[in-house]
Amino acid sequence: MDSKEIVHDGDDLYKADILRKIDLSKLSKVSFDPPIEPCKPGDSLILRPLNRRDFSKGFPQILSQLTAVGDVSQEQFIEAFDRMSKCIDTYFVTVIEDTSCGKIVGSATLLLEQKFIHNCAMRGRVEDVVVSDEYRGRQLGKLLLAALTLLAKQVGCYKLSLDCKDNMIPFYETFGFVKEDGNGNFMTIRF
Ligand code: 16G
Repeated sequence: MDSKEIVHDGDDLYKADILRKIDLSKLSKVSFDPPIEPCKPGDSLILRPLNRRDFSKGFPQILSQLTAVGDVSQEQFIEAFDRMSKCIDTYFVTVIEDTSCGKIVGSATLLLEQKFIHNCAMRGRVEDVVVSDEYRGRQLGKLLLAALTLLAKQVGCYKLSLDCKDNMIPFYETFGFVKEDGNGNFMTIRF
């Protein structure tokens, strides 16, 4: 992997180095055609941790393609970012930037939950996966999910789960996500 392709920045949510260790060939169920890599997602694109300065790069706008974001100010973004960054090795919000226009074009989060069960293991959750409409069809959602799945494995999660809209089930099934027999229920209270 070309180390120059992954940007280091003190304002990153987590250390970008961890993305270097990701080897997509370890995901037996998923292949990329044409081949892409975390260090080379495509022309002028970079995969990297969320950065404290990404508010102005269209991060909230990208999330609004997934669900309601609300009128989040830069101050609110920074407060939320700083809260996440204080939780060491917990929030792996990972973005794709198109450096030709300085815009975030995709994002996905790996959230690590420390457990007492399973010998104090970690459980991973995939959250807020979104790729800009204009960048669909470039395998970027697949790349984000592949990277986060391998990251979850690398940090020793005993399981990785997500909830998604019905139409996204076939996409997540290609990675091996299943509704477990007798344990496939996702329940919600909305406040
Ligand atoms: C999807 C997302 C979830 C996100 C939710 C927002 C994935 C895998 N799932 O289910 O992370 O939080 O949508 O929808 O990205 P809501 O606004 O209805 O909670």
